Amino acid sequence: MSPVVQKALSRIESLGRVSDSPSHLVRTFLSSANLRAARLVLGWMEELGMETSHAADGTIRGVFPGTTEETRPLLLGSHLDTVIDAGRYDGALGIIAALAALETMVESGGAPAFPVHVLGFSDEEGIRFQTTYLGSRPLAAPLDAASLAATDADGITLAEAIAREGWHEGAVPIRYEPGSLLGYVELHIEQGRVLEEEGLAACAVTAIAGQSRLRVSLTGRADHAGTTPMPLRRDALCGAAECILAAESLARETPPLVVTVGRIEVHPGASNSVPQSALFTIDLRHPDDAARTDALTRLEHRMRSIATNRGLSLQWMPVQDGNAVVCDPALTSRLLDAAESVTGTRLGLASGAGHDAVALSAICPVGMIFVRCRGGLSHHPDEHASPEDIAAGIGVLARFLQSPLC
Ligand code: HGY
Ligand code: MN
Ligand code: MN
Repeated sequence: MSPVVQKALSRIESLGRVSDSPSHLVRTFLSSANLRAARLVLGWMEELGMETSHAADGTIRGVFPGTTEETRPLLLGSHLDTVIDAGRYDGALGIIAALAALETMVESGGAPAFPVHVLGFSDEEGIRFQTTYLGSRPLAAPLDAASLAATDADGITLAEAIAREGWHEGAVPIRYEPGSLLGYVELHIEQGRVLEEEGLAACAVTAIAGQSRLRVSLTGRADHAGTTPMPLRRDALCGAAECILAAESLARETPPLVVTVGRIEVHPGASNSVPQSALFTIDLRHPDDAARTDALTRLEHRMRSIATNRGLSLQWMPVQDGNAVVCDPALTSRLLDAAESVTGTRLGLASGAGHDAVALSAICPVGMIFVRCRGGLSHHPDEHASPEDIAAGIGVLARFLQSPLC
């Protein structure tokens, strides 16, 4: 294991200890841990001699100069934030591997022919506001009004959070014009099982599934748990339960559609009161955009008829829609070359998970590298990529940086 890879492995451990909770790993938009993580990684960028900067939302950037007259940078990186009770690799590995790949080149006396900018995005998971790509979308354009109006569990809007909690001191907008970049390449754990089944350490990514995120609220009537006969109830939680099972059966009926309800809030939340209202999230994904929007329409129809039959009112509140993205064939071909030189195999996989590459695809060609993760487990504290596979991923990225992109 090279000293560069050893350092990358210890950095994964260090970053994995930066959390907003003493009991599990969690870093969310503008949380204190997320800003501490940003500062920690900025220090690593400066150790590599990079010129660093940060945006008010906590996104960070390190700039490594090229060695030719090519001025268009290649962007590398991933996200600093995590889900709740997260693994140490989702996001973090992409940033740390980018720095390690650059350092690998420098250690062997090389340097990229083009400028390389490494980004640590403040928020990709969207845990606080149920939105996604909050750190990477501003590289292309200012966040839209609907996103800025999104509220967190305390009713704080995204705009208020940035104004009140933003890292404003010394902040600069990190923005790129379309056509001004060679591309964006992100290394990420696969978060699936295919590489493990294929016995491969790493591969390229061909496409990223589209996703729809929304909230549904059902409202009935609070009642006494002991004195209200079942036929007279308008129980919002039972209605939500039937809706959630309808979502699950729709997804089971129409693979590869996947639908997840990850969060539900019930009011009044008393064990001896019939629930008056239930608010739950929906995360719906499909590799094909038309199939995704068709599934959304069918699901809304099913849920509305469940609500009507139960005497409940239903609010269907879209939060964010993101179309599927095809990775750039030219970049992907270079990534396949690099992956083949390290693993001996050319494999391209589609991603069911979303990545910041989706947001960057608005302004430049994008490509991704997947690194095998144990059992495909992710969004879980036992998420794990082996040192050997991380070394292979860094090797693929370092090899890719030597390819003639310009
Ligand atoms: O939800 C996702 O696909 C990613 O982990 N943000
Ligand atoms: Mn994730
Ligand atoms: Mn991720």
